[in-house]
Amino acid sequence: MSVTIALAGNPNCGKTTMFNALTGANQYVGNWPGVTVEKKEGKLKNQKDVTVTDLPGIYSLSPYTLEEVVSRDYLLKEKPDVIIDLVDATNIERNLYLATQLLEIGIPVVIALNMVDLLKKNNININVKGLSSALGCPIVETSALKGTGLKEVVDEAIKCANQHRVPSKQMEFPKAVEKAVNEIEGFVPETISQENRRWYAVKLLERDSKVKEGLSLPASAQSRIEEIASNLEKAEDDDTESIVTDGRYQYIQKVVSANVKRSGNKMTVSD
Ligand code: BGO
Repeated sequence: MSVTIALAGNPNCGKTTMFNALTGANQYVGNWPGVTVEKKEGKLKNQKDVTVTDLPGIYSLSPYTLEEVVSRDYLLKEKPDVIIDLVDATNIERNLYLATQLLEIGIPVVIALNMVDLLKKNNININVKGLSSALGCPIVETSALKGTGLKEVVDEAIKCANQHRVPSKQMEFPKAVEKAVNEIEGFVPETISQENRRWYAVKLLERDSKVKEGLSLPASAQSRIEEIASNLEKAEDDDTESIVTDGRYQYIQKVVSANVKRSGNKMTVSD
């Protein structure tokens, strides 16, 4: 059975290195439709029925940069069978910000915890099993530079794709945000599959203009969603986008402090 894998991650997480190692000479470079953002696709070495699409390096799935829009349109419309999300293990909080969003869009995700060859030197110890169970997705330790863990991460990705194994849990926002997201989820049209609804609800709460346009909701739903968003803003004295961002970072902080230990002179999460 053919499988499509999307490689996602922050800039500098090692995506190009991994893409080259996985596909070798079997690459085609072009542009994403309608924009001058480079699109790289390739076939897995020795497994020509597996296509790997290299998404642009991004920090978020917000609608503000071409790279983010290209990535999320691809993920939501083309629906690859599985995402390999590269997380730079030496910069885990920032990288998990994108991961929390990828884990919401209803596609199986495998995290490649990359740059693990640098952990010892940086006095970082990661409880990979604990992190995996907290996030609800498989995590494979990799070093794209040294070529370790690559077969394992691809095998895991193919397994998740074939079983359509979507993340086993969703991150929880603070109570008031959860309540707003849950209510808005009820307004997401039936045409959006169950697995995608939460992502759309969060985006509607954030007043994401592209998502709002794309869904063409009835006026009554739009005004109720606006009411939910502005009530939350009044209660929290902040805009919904910042509230959602803070919620993600609070969650990440909790997960990281339980599963990542730093020692020596390096900065710790609480510094
Ligand atoms: C330079 N381990 C280590 N140690 N380094 C890695 C790993 C890994 O697992 N994976 C990637 N790198 P990209 P994006 C560089 O280029 O693939 C390194 O943006 C340098 N270059 O080698 O480009 C990789 O596509 C001079 O490092 O990332 C690269 O996601 C000095 O991470 C960098 C030091 O990888 C970014 C590093 C001239």
